[in-house]
Amino acid sequence: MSPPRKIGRILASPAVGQEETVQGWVYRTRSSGAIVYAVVRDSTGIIQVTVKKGNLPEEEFEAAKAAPVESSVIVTGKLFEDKRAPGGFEIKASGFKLVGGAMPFPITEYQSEELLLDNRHLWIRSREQAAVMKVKASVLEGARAWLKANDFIEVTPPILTQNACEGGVTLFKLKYFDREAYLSQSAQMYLEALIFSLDRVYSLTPSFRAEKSRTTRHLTEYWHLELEEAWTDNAGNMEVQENLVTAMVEQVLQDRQEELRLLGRDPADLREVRPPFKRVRYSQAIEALRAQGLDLSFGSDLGAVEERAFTANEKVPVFVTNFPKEIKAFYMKEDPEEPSTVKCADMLAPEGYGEIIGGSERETDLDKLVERLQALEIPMEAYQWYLDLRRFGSVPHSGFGLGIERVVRWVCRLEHIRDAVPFPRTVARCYP
Ligand code: NSS
Repeated sequence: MSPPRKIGRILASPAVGQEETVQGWVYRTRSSGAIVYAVVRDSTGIIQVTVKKGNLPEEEFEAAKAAPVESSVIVTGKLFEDKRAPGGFEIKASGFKLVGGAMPFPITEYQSEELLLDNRHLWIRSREQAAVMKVKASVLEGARAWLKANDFIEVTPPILTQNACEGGVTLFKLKYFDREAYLSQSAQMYLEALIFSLDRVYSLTPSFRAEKSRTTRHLTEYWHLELEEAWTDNAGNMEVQENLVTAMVEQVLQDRQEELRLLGRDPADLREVRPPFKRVRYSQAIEALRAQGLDLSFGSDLGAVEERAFTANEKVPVFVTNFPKEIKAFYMKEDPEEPSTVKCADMLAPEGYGEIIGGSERETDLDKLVERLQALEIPMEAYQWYLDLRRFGSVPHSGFGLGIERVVRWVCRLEHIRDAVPFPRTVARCYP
């Protein structure tokens, strides 16, 4: 028996007449008397296997004929061209070994969302899900490569914390022995501490938000890429953001065009993503949206509806800067040129996909920071360590958080963010 090869490899440089062995799962079968047409899938693609009675031991022909969808098989045979077969080639089987049988597969062609989500552990075998996961891997690879090339050091902040970085409303509380603790919403405060020894840092961690609302862009557990850099203002940080996002998209374009097409995303759309991204002040964004007929005023937050309206016709992400202080987090630096606003930027994905990054320059003035914490009635005990960072050699610094699934949703044109993660956690679901 020839050594097993991946289907993608075989189809990429087909050697007609050569014997091939494929290890995979039955994708579908169809039989007409003495011939079984089985399509076999592995992690790289699908290929047709034609199993003809008499060309292989009788029990193997019978196994092929009876093989249920998603049973695992090892197939051997010579490769032939066949224009009608998916990929244009087929294997004429001289061996068909059933490795693991299968019960009737609960997922068939037309299924409700709920059934698919209940069977997520099986649904992740689908070609669409596999494509999304591959794109996500490339998004992460592109990010890490860019970060390494630009001297950012990966660090490992805690997940159990006593700080509510993004406010109390979306905290998952838990009992930590005889105290209370939370699942981390953001590594930011720890990254701020780490810049004093490492200058430029980033982390990739799960973040948790007890989001009660059911939306197409909120998970309760998501992968958060966060970055913090010393000696940099908000403008410098925005350049890091646009270069990083471009590098992530470029990696996807380099590795995953086929997957993008399978998902209905034309790779050409993504080729337009290049810095500099457009920069719009919050006040201008409000004006533009009012001109579109939305009922907004200075101080209104930009939610899904507004973000969609604002970027529906964009091809490249857009920054919205200088939000009013009152609707942003306590740690953002007041803009001395417009003190009702803070030096911050949200990066909005194009085509209405919404916010993918939230970032800012950090407040370094101890008194202002204390004032903000008090105004928000945040209990100070848990923040003393954070305030120390302003007491011992404070420096101007900036950072941001990027939601990996938000990026994947945009890049893959997914209707719902839950398809950007294999086992989604939402208000409605923590199973499987
Ligand atoms: O709340 S953020 O806007 N900002 C922070 O957490 C900062 N402390 C990050 C930092 O500066 N280090 O969240 C950042 C990003 C946001 O732009 C989204 O892309 C993503 O995190 N995000 C989410 N993704 C999926 N689901 C939910 N619920 C979610 N919330 C935020």
